[in-house]
Amino acid sequence: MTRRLRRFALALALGLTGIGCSALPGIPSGSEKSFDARGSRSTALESWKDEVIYFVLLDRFANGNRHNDFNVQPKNPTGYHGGDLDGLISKLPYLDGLGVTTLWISPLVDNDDDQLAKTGLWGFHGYWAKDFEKVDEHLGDQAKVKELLDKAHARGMKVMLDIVANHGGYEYKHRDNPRYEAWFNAHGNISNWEDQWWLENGSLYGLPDFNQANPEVRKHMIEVWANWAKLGFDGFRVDTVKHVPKDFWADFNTQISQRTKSDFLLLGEVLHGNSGYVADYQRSGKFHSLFDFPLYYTLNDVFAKGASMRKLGDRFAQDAAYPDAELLSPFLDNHDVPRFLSQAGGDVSKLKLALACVLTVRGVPSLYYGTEVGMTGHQEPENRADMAWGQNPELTRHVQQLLKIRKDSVALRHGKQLEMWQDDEIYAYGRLTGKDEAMVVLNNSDRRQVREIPLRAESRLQDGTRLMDQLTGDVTVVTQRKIRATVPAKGALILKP
Ligand code: ABC
Repeated sequence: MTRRLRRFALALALGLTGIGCSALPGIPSGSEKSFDARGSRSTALESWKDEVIYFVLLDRFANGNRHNDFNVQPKNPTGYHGGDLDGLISKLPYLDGLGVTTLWISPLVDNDDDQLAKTGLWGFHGYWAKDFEKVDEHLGDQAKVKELLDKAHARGMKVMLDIVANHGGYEYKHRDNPRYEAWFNAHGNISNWEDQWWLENGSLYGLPDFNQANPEVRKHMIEVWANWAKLGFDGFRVDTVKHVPKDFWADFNTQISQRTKSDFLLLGEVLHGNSGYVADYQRSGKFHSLFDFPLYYTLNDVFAKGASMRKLGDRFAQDAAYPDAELLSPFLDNHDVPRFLSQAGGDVSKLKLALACVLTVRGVPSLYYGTEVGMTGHQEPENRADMAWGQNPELTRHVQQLLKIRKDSVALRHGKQLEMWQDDEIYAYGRLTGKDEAMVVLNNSDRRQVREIPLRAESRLQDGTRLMDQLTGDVTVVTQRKIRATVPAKGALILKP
């Protein structure tokens, strides 16, 4: 059975237990096929353009098993809160119903336990590995990981694991063992954040920094993570990429790709605002995909802070820097940065507009848990609070609607993105495949705006074609190879023939 058929059968069998919606989530809209913008034969990774990633910080999402609540302190913002794999498994119907298709889960490995005494912080986020080869006792065990993978896969959902190769945790098991001294760099903390040598050889916030030039370290990292991949993961979210030399990544990514299925995705975190800087990790570092941090900064400037929409045009013009900008992952926020809604002063209309953008531009979008219920939080740990289930059903329906629109349009997932209009208030783009088209018009102003927007020369639309806004059902007709777009304040049109 194909993945789509499987989802269809499952959706029927389950009676769609997800959040309330009129349309059936997970049901195919027609006989859509994956193909790239040039109409050539799909490669395995192209199918990732069908995905929407949802990041689950496991400890903060859902507590499904009280027996593993060791040292749980729900009122301590930097303590463990009890979320676990059982909790995530119990929420799969919700996530499937929301319309996200890939889960990115925070690191699963055994984490530091003793940080409360030392720093007042606990490794609830998973990035402070004590032992890379064990599952953290707060989350479950290997059988539970397998259960998550099986149950997600049965719904046609993918699962990506968050992995770290830059450092161990403060209590990493080999840290003070003389036998392993050569595994670590010993230069102290990164002292110059503008200097690549320091980024790669210094320690990040005091975490024991691996020396990837040591062949033993290299081998260990590749073995450990290849073994995790074997459990059945569909990809890795790779942490701290800019803190490790590119030649290590080229080797690591090549070897992991050789040992995994052809569409196993390697998606790196390069926390940097410059497109050229980030792009080189796709080129020389051989990452298939990277989080689109440069676009993240632009989306925040424009939609949260009200900067000119022309900044979007400037940003997308930088796509040429990447070997493949269409596989980048655009996003509005994550666990390291302020939640978008806080940046936007709590204005949900700004978030809705930004979501309409991030879910219709090129790439494989990522959503941070809780965005769909309007969670806020300026900095950690407030931006990592417990999932606020059901807090804003209207916003959740908006996200669900956008995800359904994306799913029902080959153009929005696979189409080449072509700019159609830019001024300070309006930005418009088409998404075109050989056979399908969609157009998006975004209004960042506080007033209704009207524009006559010419079609691109590449468009096959004829005069007289009726275009329906997928958000409201309103229709506009192509006239003299132009569309007349009337866009509400802080609103979006998503037009399809
Ligand atoms: C926390 C606190 C620290 C505290 C420490 C003990 O605990 O934030 O202040 O001292 C994990 C935890 C964190 C924890 C860290 C360190 O570990 O989640 O709570 O910090 O113990 C990844 C993960 C992240 C994870 C780690 C470590 C890495 O997503 O959750 O953190 O496994 C840097 C890294 C980036 C990393 C991030 C936390 O730190 O590059 O990989 N994320 C500048 C720097 C960036 C830097 C960023 C934030 O600040 O250039 O390298 O990220 O510190 C733009 C520029 C950017 C610039 C931004 C601010 O402005 O283009 O370069 O980023 O314009």
